[in-house]
Parts: sequence; structure tokens; C-alpha cells
Amino acid sequence: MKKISLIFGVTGQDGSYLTKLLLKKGYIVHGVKRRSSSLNTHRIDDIYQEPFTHKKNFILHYGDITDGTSIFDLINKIKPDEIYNLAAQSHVAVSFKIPEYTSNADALGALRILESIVKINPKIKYYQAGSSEMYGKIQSFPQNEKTPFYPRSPYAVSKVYAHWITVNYRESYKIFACNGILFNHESPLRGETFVTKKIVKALCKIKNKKQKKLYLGNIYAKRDWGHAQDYVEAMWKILQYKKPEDWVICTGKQYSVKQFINLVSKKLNLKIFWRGKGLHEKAYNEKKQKIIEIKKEYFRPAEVDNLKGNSNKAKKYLKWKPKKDINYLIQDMINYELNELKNGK
Ligand code: NAP
Ligand code: G4F
Repeated sequence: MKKISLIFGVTGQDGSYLTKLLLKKGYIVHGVKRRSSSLNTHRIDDIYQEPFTHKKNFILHYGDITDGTSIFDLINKIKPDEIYNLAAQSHVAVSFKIPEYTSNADALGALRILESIVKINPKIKYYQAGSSEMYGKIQSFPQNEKTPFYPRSPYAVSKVYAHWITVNYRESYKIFACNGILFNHESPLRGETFVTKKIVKALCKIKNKKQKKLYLGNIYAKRDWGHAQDYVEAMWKILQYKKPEDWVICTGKQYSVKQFINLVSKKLNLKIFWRGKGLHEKAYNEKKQKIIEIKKEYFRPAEVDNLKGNSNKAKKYLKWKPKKDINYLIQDMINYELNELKNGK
């Protein structure tokens, strides 16, 4: 019997990589996409075909994480063995602009799925996409499963709710519900407004004379960046472990946004030099043209300055460790962007 999985957030970066992983492992994968006025399936178009021709092992459904009825009906109809809740308004800066929607989707979305599991079949395994943003104003360094949370945005506060409601349902109803606390992970499929994608895309265009400038916010924030392909493997391993627990997934290495820019520039053979401080800091190219400027519009009302994780627990018990380092990640993202440019995109 093939295992059945249900992925909320299937059209996102992680949803796409996870779908491919589970199909490779022989699962039947059901994915939930939300209605939008323009197409939102570009990350899974390569594996999805219209229902009249589709291979029966990857099936898409309309649904929405803010709509309890659709969630209940889908779980009841599909009867999955495993549910991965990756659906979220996942942009931290945007969460300050739409805090109520973010809380509804990111916090209550988890509750809606958990309630459905308890009512329909408490044997269904549940993965909650938690975030290192929950550590926010960090209380210890590096961060592990025991580090207290101090969220710094409506997004992070919502994820803390989702984390604790997952723990609470696990303890109250003895269900197999787990939290992954994942540090930043990127890939060619990363959303266009996250900082790594924004940098790689812009610098590739600047190198090819298709763009003049890149505008950024706080380039001194530090992150622990991994590759999404490694991280979806961890999600799956978390649900295969003998008992439901919470897990930190990270690389244990940290770079600032500015260091990330310098690494990308070096790989593109784009010589840049920095001048100025604060909002006046700028990067110039060899011809002394300004190519990067800082804009206060990209700063957040509250920032998360310093994230670096410790995933020794996952290493020891899940036998998980990242296979792809920052150099591989950047090269992968660059190759994708250069190919897009070659194809006129
Ligand atoms: P992403 O690319 O932004 O994908 C989010 C997914 O959620 C998309 O499929 C999106 O649909 C869907 N979605 C948003 N609102 C929805 C709604 N109301 N109903 C149903 N689906 C909805 O995010 P990601 O990078 O793949 O991350 C996956 C999950 O992990 C998210 O929960 C994120 O918060 C969390 N996380 C991410 C990272 C990271 O560094 N990537 C780290 C820690 C945790 P559309 O395609 O239609 O927008
Ligand atoms: O790429 P970012 O927007 O990612 P952020 O805020 O760390 O959140 C991502 O990772 C979380 C895991 O820790 C996820 F939970 C979350 O869903 C998301 O995937 O920003 C990274 C850093 C921030 O400090 C930000 O202030 O880059 C800084 N930054 C500087 N200039 C910028 C920009 N971020 C964005 N998005 N755009 C800029 O122009």
C-alpha cells in the first residue's frame, strides 16, 4: 500500500521540493493550492499535468488555510497518513502590513488542521513548519530546541502560537504532531522578495546590464542559510522518527546579508567595493557606478539580528545533516538566474 501525504502550501518553495521527494519515495501526494487570479503553480508545473492526463500519484485540490470547512473536508476525503502544513503568509516584513491575515493563516491555520486530525483520525501524522524567527531577540547563542522564544514580528508571534498549539494537541490528544524549527533555507525556487533571491537575481541582471541598481534594507542582519532540498528531507525524517518531537534544522554556519552579497559578487566575477555608513552605505562597481543602495523602506519595525542554529539533536537521532553548503546554494541560485536571462526572462 502506498502512503498518502497531504501538503498544505504545495505551491511554495518547500512544497515543490517536498512533493518531488515524496513522489520519489513512492507516496501518493495530494497538494492544496489556493485560488488566485493569476497562476500560482509555476513551481510544480513540471510535475503536474491536467486531471485528464495526470499521473494518479500527484493530485491538486483547491483549499485555503483560513477556511476550516475546506480543510476538514479535504482531510476527511483524502484520509492521508501524513500532513505537512507548509502554508503560510511567510514574509516577515509583510506580516507587519497584514498582521491580522498573517495570524489567521499562520497561527489559526495550524489549529484548524490539528482539530480536523483529532476529529477525523488521530493516527494521522502532522508536521508543523516552525521557524527560527521564533527566537527573534535571541536568548542564547547558538539556538537549539531548548532556547526560549522571543518573537519580533506578527509572523513570528503567529508561528509561536502554531508551535505551542502543536505541542498542546500532542500532549492532550496523544497525536503524532511535530514541530520543525527550520532556519532560513533558500533555493532557485525561493520567493522573489526574500533577500537571497533578490540579491542573486539583481546581481545577475546587473552583471548582464539588464538592471542598474539594487535597493536593500539592513545588510548587517546575520542568518544561518541552508538549501531547501536538504530541509524537506528533514521534514520527512521528522515524521518517520519513532516518536513525535520538535527539531531544530540548520547548518550551524552564519553569514551577514553583506557577506552574502560579497560571496555572490565574487562568484559572478563582479568586483564591488563598499563606501559610507548606515543609510548612506553604497556598493560601487569597477566603473565607480553605484549598484547597491540602502533604503529605509526595507527596514522592519523590529529586526531579528542574529540567527545561528545548533541541530545536534537532528544529527544524532534523525541522522540528518545538510549536504549542500553556502557555495553550492549560491551557485545553484546563480545558474538558475543566468539560465532565465538566457531565455529572455
Ligand atoms: P512560501 O514559498 O512562501 O510558500 C508558502 C505556501 O503557502 C505557498 O504555497 C502559498 O500559496 C501557501 N499559502 C499562503 N497562504 C495560504 C492560504 N491562505 N491558504 C493556503 N495556502 C496558502 O514559503 P516556503 O519558503 O516554502 O516555506 C514553507 C513554510 O515553512 C512556511 O510556513 C514558512 O513560514 C515556513 N518556514 C520557511 C523557512 C524558509 O526559510 N523558507 C524557514 C522556516 C519556516 P501561493 O503559492 O498561492 O502563495
Ligand atoms: O530573506 P528575508 O526576508 O528572510 P527572514 O526575514 O529571515 O525570514 C525568512 O526566514 C525565516 C526563517 O528564519 C522564515 F520563517 C520566513 O518565512 C522567511 O522565509 O530577510 C533576511 C534578512 C532580514 O534581516 C532582513 O531585514 O535580510 C534583511 N534584508 C535586508 N534587505 C532584507 C532586505 N530582506 C528582504 N526580504 N528584502 C530586503 O530588501
